[in-house]
Amino acid sequence: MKQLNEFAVLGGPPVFPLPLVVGRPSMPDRAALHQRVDEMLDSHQFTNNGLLLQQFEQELKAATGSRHAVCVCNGTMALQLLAKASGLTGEVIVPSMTFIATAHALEWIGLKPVFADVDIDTHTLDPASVERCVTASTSAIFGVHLWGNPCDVEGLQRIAKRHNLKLLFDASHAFGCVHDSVPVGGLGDGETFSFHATKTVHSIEGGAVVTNSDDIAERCRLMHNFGITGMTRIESPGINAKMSELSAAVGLTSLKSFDAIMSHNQLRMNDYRSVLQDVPGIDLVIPESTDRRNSQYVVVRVNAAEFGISRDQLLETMRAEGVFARSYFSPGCHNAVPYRGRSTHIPVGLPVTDRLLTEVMQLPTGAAVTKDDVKAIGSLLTTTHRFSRRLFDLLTTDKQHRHQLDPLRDVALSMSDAA
Ligand code: T4K
Repeated sequence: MKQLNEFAVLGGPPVFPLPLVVGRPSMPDRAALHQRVDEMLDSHQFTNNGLLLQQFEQELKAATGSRHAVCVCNGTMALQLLAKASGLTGEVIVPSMTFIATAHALEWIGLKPVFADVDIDTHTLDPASVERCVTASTSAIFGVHLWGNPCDVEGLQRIAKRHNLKLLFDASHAFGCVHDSVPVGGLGDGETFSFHATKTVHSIEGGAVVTNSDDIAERCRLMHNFGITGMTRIESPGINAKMSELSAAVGLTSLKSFDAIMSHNQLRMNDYRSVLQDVPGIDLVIPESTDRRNSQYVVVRVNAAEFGISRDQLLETMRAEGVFARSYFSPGCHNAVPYRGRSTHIPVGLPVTDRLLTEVMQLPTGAAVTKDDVKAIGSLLTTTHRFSRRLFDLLTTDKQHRHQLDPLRDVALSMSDAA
């Protein structure tokens, strides 16, 4: 157990000399990957709907139980293709509590992202807030299954039906998750995945549109290859959003390890649950569900009043110790350019989003994180809480002063704090 003067933020040695991060890519099975890359080289087909891509799409369909999977070069492009293929116009209701790509992807193709508030427990779109955002220009609701928590699909479906809107989902965080026995990928009119290197299943860079709609799938397929059919026939405007064979090789190999990665993440989630239960003011965000979750993100809420220091002070303290926790997606899309301060993008209050954005924090997990690492993080949080009164004072004074502390005085203070 550290004493106050041993905290790395005050000049002591870090708990983790080799930092632990959120998002360390999982390693595909090298031998299997090498074999696929050799197949690709032997085939001379490096992109444009090669065999590896076709196989990856088949396996994605099987994994999600969906009729169609169209692989693309990244998750942002998947959002744009799905929006275009669904014929969206005007305003699209999205959460602000998401990675900026959700909003920017729409803005970039001339749609207007309109931010609705989220639910305090699931961090996904709150249907009541969504309802208040609907105008005559709204064409769709684009929910985000944040941290792998599926949206309130039924609540959003009712609004979509009432106002004749498309219902789409950004499922970048939710590969392998299930909602009311329906695998993510088969919800709403269409969903998108990101296979970025930091995701549970990844193709280094990549993404996919997954849908049960034959029309949407056909349009995505056409548009992701310049609108070309056959050798030369151009049937629509399009772009180059294709996934390469190399990415498909990584994606296929990563997909094979998905069950093992998810099991590992679930064990780490249980370890966190156990070490955090006695830390006041740190609450693990895991909404009740009997459905499968991928446990890709370990998300906690920091109650500053109970814990003793704020989320941001805790982040600073932990990073000094080599625990590179994150504060995704603070300060929120609605506070980013070009949306900030514009009532057309922010027609309703976002009190839950604003609160969560100051409280949530993501802790390291994934293949590189062991049970002992989680124990050490739990112990660090317990000690930080124990000395939080002194840490708060020190972290709110000029940083320069921290390294000039009299060690003997600090030992005395830490002993009195711990007593
Ligand atoms: N919608 C949502 C809800 C999303 O979360 C995202 C992407 C998208 C849409 C768009 O999908 P893409 O177009 O990106 O496919 C990451 C990713 O860049 C981004 O894909 C992801 N969401 C977002 C949540 O997180 P950062 O800022 O965390 O990445 P970075 O570079 O800080 O990496 C995290 C940690 O992982 C670092 O400490 C270093 C480590 N790392 C990272 C990479 C890439 C490695 O060790 N090796 C690596 O190759 O953004």
